[in-house]
Amino acid sequence: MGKTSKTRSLIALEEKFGAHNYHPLDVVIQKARGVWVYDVDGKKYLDCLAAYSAVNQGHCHPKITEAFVKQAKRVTLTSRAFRNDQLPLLYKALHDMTGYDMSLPMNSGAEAVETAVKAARKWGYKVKGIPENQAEIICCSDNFHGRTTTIVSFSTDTQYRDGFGPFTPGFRIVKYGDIEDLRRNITPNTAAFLVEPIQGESGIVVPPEGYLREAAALCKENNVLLIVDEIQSGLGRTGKLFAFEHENVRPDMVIIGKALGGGFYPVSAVLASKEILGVFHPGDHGSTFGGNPLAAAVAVAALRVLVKEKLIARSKTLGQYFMEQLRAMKNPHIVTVRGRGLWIGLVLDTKARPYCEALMKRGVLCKETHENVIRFAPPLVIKKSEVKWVCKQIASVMKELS
Ligand code: IF1
Repeated sequence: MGKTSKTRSLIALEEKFGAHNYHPLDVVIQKARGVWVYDVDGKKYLDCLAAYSAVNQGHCHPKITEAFVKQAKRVTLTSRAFRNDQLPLLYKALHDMTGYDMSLPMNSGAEAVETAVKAARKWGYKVKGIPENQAEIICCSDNFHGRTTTIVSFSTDTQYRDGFGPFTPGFRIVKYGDIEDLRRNITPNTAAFLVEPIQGESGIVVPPEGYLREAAALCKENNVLLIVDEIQSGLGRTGKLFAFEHENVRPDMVIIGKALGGGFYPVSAVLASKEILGVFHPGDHGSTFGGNPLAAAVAVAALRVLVKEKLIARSKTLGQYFMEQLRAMKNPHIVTVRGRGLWIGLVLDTKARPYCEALMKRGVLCKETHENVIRFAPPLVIKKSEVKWVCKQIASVMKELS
């Protein structure tokens, strides 16, 4: 299928004037509603990536659009030098929904991870009594927490680090899913354990049953903070508000982002107790845009949509249905199907990219991860009939390429 001249010329502009830090599929999206996106030629696709879970509520959700436009016409940015009338409502909404005492708003996920790292270190010194500059944070192999210089300092992916040193010290890596490795690496200077409840970038890797529960207990025993990165797994993606709920744990700090902005605006936050976030005093940390009134209004609307439309329960039931359909596909190239809720990894014994390209031709957009995994994470507003249709396309492509 040839590209139209409009598509070609836009891609040419992008390649010529933009940094080449991505290799996107060659679909140029112009418009989107709900689960559907439309390219510049009017061709329609079902979005099975949902901007890496940032549009759990569906593209351009009317309620979030309304809140966005309304707030954009009133006031968008005050900086935190002044107060605004929207941020308190976001704080209250987050507290009511999650039970955490307080939150600290930032913009991107990476900034919220940095915030959690800073909070954990400061807590380590001021509350736990770790000697100055000795605090350690334990992270997992194959983690993904963002791309700042400090965050790539604890990445185990060569590409994410290559050429970006020198790195920030103070991090230790343990094997994801291996509770004994965590136990071995905790020292009196450990301030925190930072973990994804399910690893997204690594290929929708679900840790062994009980891992998070045992990690939480270990942390408690050793006065180590458990920090859970729910940036991608949170806000309904796995069929619970937070993925850690599957194991009935209560992390000390929770990091959220992506869908908190409903796909409209970068909004992230760290949730924790008063004792932990209380380590920050005026001037210790901040951001020009963090907690701005537009972000706050959008986030409140985005959270309301999750609740009002019962998207979390929807993720659970439709995720189960989706996974059953995939498991029923008998194909020699399918190694396994894994995931939780509407967050599914189809693991192949071969490169996943050609499958994603073939799916795109059939009107399904998804993205490979780690060479051989196709991830499916549609907006949570997807209908059962649409899941069924996607599965039909997957089955056809599996046959076609075998
Ligand atoms: C990209 C991956 C997904 C995240 C978790 C923090 C962040 C992310 C668990 C940082 C971000 C994004 C970043 C995006 C692609 C995407 C991604 F493949 F890179 F790993 F989703 F799987 N914690 N994940 O998943 O949040 O600063 O980006 O707002 O292109 O880098 P951010």
